[in-house]
Amino acid sequence: MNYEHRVEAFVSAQPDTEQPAEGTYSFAAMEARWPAIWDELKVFEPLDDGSRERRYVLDMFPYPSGDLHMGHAEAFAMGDVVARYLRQCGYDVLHPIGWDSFGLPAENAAIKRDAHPAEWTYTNIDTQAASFRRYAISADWSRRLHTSDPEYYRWTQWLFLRFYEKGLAYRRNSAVNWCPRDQTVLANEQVVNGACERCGTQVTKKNLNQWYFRITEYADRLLEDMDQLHGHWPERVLAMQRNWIGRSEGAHVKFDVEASGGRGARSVDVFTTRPDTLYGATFFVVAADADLAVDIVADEHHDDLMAYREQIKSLSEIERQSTEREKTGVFLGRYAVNPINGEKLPVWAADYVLAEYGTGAIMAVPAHDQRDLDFARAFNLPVRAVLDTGEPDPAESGVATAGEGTVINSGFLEGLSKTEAIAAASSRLEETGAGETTVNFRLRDWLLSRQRFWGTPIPIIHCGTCGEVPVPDNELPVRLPEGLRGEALSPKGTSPLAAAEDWVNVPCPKCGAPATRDTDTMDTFVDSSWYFLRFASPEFTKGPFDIDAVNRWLPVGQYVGGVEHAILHLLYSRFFTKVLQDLGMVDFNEPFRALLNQGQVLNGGRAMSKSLGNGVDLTEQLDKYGVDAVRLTMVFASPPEDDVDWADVSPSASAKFLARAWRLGQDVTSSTDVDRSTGDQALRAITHRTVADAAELLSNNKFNVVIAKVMELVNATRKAIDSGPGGADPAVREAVETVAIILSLFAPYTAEDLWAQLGREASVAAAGWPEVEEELLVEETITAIVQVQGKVRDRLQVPANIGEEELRALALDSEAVSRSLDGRGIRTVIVRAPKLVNIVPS
Ligand code: ANZ
Ligand code: ZN
Repeated sequence: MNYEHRVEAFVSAQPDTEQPAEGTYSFAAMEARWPAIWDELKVFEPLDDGSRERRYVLDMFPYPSGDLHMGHAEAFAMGDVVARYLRQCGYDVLHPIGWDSFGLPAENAAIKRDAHPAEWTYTNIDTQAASFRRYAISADWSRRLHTSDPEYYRWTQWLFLRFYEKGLAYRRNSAVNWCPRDQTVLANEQVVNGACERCGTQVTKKNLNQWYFRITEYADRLLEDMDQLHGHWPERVLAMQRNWIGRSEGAHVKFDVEASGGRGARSVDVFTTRPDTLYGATFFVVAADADLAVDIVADEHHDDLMAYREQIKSLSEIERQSTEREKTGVFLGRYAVNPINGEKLPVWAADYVLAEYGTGAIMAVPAHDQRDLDFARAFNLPVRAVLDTGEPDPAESGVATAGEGTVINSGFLEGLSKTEAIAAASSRLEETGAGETTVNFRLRDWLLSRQRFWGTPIPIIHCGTCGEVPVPDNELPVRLPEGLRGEALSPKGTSPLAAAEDWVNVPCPKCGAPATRDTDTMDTFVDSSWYFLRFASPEFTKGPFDIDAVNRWLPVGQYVGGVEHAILHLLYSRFFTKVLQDLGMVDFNEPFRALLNQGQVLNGGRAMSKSLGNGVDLTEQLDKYGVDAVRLTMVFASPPEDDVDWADVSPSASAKFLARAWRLGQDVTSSTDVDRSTGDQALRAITHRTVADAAELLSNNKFNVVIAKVMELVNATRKAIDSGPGGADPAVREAVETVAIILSLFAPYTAEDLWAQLGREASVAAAGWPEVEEELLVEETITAIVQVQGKVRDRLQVPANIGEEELRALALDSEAVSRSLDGRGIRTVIVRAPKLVNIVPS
């Protein structure tokens, strides 16, 4: 049943027996009333005095692209459930909010409107902040930060300089990904299927002097420390990080390339993960775009190579490595000698070998590597199987075999298993000096410089004599130059900052000679790699953060955000944390203890988009149904990780349910200090069971099921009022207070108003999670009938809410059943929990 049917069924199954209400449920009135009171009570500011255990709940901070949208509404509703629940449990909760406010969209908008990026940015932030307040995020507004504030980016620069001093930030010339439309370089991570992640333009290569962070130095630790995250982060995110880091064990093997074609002899290393296949190498390939190819090509093939390089220039790494594409390449007129058997292999250049991975050269083993096999077939090169895997011969089938097997056609490796042969070949290579075992990573250093305006300026000055000179700490921040706006920011291939001559030309801090500032700005991922630390002490002026405050609050206990950040932001933040640990600034090595990826909000099965015209405006929804109904709908629609399809949900049904819950408050006539234990025991049992189940479900992020449980409790309470012990019963008060407390996680306005109706003081957000009386949890049982071939053979006392699996197991376990089966097998078991099991013997 989809959401709409579920809620409608729930609402319509309950005849609206309530008398016309005294006051009526008005979300607008509640939204007008409560925020000021919450502010005054400072309910959401942590005490930070050590009187309670601390918990840090963080939503990935938003980019101020306009007003909040449906995606924000979902993500922040989820994060708020966690923060509000922990607060109810008595923790001191840090739940801050800020903005990731540097970045290209602001700059593009400024160019279009002849404005300054700051105007667009801060206007949008104000709009979003107002919407967040209305949306009743339980955030500590006193900690708000924006990465584009000089008070923030001063410390981004300061951190950059600490990385620089450790050799972890460096500049080098290389061929980089270049987006011709945005006129800026892109990190590998920002190239998606060969196109710019932002604007979709085909990315090209350009030779530029760029700044990098040496994240590769942390590759091993980024991998190993993931052990701590298992069970707390989604496995698919961990898998994506692992693939991105791409650790592979193998060997470097030295091949001698013989002199010929006007070139002298030299040696070239290859990287292989399969030294067991050395006897199966039938040719040798170097990356066509690597300098190595030009260095070794025989004179008479030089022109062919150059023409080929021109042809492959604009291809992305992914296209180059795709097994789908037809293989291309050129023969280089040289031969490489296989060190294991002295065989001469023709040397080719091709685009499927990448210049930037391993050594940029490979030994090709077509029988056991599909790309090599495709290449061999395209150019009629020999194929020799060296591992018998029991599969058809690759030379005939066209399918390379990669599994386990026994080594064949391989001299001293003959007869060994794959693993044994890898070890034996590796030690032979080491003995003869022809190779050594090694580890390779797919991860590349992080290219962090951008030729755009709206970012953190890189705090380096270039001096003709002294070279790169860091801006002294006491001169930070290096502020963005003033006076640049509109057209002056448009992309020209160099940074717009270069046009601000007064800003660029400065004396060298070391020798005083005329020098120039670096005109690049940092990738905004640098800003967001440490903001979670700043939140511990956002006003701190003596450093990026107060070390004690950070060590009190962090690591973040629960991080909430979209899976689109599975690689970049999370990897970079993990890297920063490890560097800061090495700098002695934090005493932990992983920033986010647990991660929750919420799904997307769709409409009609597709992501909302302008071009599809299926966008849903959040403000309209809020105006129509109220904040609480929208929040409740978001959370109730599905488990948090799943997508929510706005076409399948019913905020109006949510609103009806909330009104119904709220009206319970009008029928409670007992006083606030009534002894709840004297109330109706049947209702009490339901209330306490709800609290116990909700706690269990909340700790497993099953927020949607908690809402279903509250609906049932509302139901039972209404019945108790109308046709049971009545509104004066203390158990009714207990039930309705419980409804208010649990609802405070999802529908803060309704819950607060309900609480007030009950004569309790604000805020329900600080009421405390209800205590469960264990004696009340004894389960209701029911008699289940077990039949064999339609005849009743046993009766079982089972919990009324038993699941199919458990009931099936109990039935099959029955003595009476095995007696009546009398050795016969079982064809099928029909289970109708909780009442009936029918076993059909074979
Ligand atoms: C011989 C061989 C035989 C290989 C075989 C594989 C299977 P991973 O696991 O991703 O690290 N390789 C090495 N450098 C390369 C480059 N720059 N561009 C493209 N391919 C490259 O992959 C390592 C394997 O990928 C290496 O092991 C090499 O091919 C290839 F049956 O060597 B192998
Ligand atoms: Zn100097």
